[in-house]
Amino acid sequence: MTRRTILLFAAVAMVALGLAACGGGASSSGSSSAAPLTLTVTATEFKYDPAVINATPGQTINLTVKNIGSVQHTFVLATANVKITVDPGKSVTQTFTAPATAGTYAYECDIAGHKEAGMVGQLIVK
Ligand SMILES: [Cu+2]
Repeated sequence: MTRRTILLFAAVAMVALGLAACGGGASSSGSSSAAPLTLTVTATEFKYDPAVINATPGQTINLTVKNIGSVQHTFVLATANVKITVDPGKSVTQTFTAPATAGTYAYECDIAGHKEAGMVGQLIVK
């Protein structure tokens, strides 16, 4: 009797674990549609490559800015409170969250004259 009860509990526990595993799998696959975006933007005089970044609303973005130019550059995305300053020959990585609202958000280099020289880009959230 006791042994049978233990077996019953074991069976119930295994079913419960199986359900928990299924539930976890379902939720993680659900969030994988908004998996973090990892990308590198190179900065030179006076442009970004790529000049357009696509993301989904609220997506986590792991951005590396690589400065392959000969002067300091920045990557400023005001809407997400991002300002990355990169010395020539260096890379800087920052993680931030894309805006929750779909739209087109400009990023730019805020060093005097660079934006005017064409150092701008767009984060497109949709
Ligand atoms: Cu610049």
